[in-house]
Amino acid sequence: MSDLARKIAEVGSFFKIDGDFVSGEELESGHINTTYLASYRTECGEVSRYILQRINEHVFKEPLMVMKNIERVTQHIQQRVALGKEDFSGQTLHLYPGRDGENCVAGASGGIWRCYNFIEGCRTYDVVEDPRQAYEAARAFGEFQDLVSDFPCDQLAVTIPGFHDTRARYARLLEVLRKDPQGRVEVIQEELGFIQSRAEITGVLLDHLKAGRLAERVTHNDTKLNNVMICEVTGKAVCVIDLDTVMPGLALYDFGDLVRTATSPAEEDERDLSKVEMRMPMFEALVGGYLDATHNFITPLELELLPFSAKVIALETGIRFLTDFLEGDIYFKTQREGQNLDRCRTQLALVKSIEEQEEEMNDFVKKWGQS
Ligand code: ADP
Ligand code: GN1
Ligand code: MG
Repeated sequence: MSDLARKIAEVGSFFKIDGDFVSGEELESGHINTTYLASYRTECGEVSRYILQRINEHVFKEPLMVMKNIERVTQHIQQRVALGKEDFSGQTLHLYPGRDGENCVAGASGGIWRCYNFIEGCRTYDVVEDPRQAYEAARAFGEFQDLVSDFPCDQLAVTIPGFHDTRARYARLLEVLRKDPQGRVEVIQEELGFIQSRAEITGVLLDHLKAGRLAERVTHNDTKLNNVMICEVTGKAVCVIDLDTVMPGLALYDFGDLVRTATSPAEEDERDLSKVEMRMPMFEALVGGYLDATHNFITPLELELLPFSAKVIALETGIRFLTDFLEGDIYFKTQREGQNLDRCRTQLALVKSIEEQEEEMNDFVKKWGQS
């Protein structure tokens, strides 16, 4: 057995998992947690698979609060599904408890670990393949918002304060810029100029919220395309994953992040920026999927701001990648030098592409409002 497999088997032994450990491997697609896939053979010879995940404690300062949120939300969704609300295909995300019944365990060599069911027959995508997939992803996140729409916001802890406070993210960038801990300011002047000239849009959604024009809801807050499991056979979205950031937020954050991750044909760290583009057919499919699931509760102002939310979330994510580049890549996992700067550049290219098509995007959404 390799050292990695031995480590995974050890972590798995803390949880109430039936059967004998067969194999384990690391899944690399997220930027935050350490994720392992572990397989076990049960007494009757069947192989069952599980996700073992170490919570990133640099990002989540209160992992037990994160776990409580996830426990509450997954249980709520299971109840709604059990009460007859249609689920995509019978698979919902749930936690396997530790040997003493707790929702997570402390690892022998540190860290907080949790165990989820592995969503079978599915895969995630980093880059969207076609409008149908965009539709499915947006429907899944919209359906998620619908499933938690009756869950009281005040029962969820705010695990990362100001997570989508774009204005505060911008202020933080300026603060890190002044300190320039890695001596990297010289190389980011162009990106900085681009962001500074759009500073006024960072507060728009927050001002609507403060004025009571937008309502806070239970939202996912990390609706990347690769946080939804898509069935390998039917292409249908089966289950939304990565529930670490589920907390009170704006529906628009979730829609905006979908446009950011499910309209461009380029990878998030693509260096050839000519490949980065917000494509209208994908956007239209996202609007369709999202509204099919949320039309019962989405307000006219939310509808109107869907295109704007895409621009502001792409800008916010660009700001976050740039801040992390300046700080020395301490937040997002990186595999190579300069990757966070490349990620920032794709986000800013996306902002530009959205700006070029904003009128068309607004017209499309307006038509939905009239139909
Ligand atoms: P991160 O916060 O690091 O993004 P995720 O929870 O998104 O972590 O997990 C990383 C990857 O692991 C996902 O993109 C997905 O491919 C896979 N994964 C996570 N949870 C599951 C699950 N329950 N079933 C199947 N695959 C999963
Ligand atoms: C992170 O965990 P992951 O890879 O799904 C990040 C998101 C960013 C995204 C950028 C908790 O998402 O907020 O938008 O990277 N998650 C957290 O790709 O910060
Ligand atoms: Mg993820």
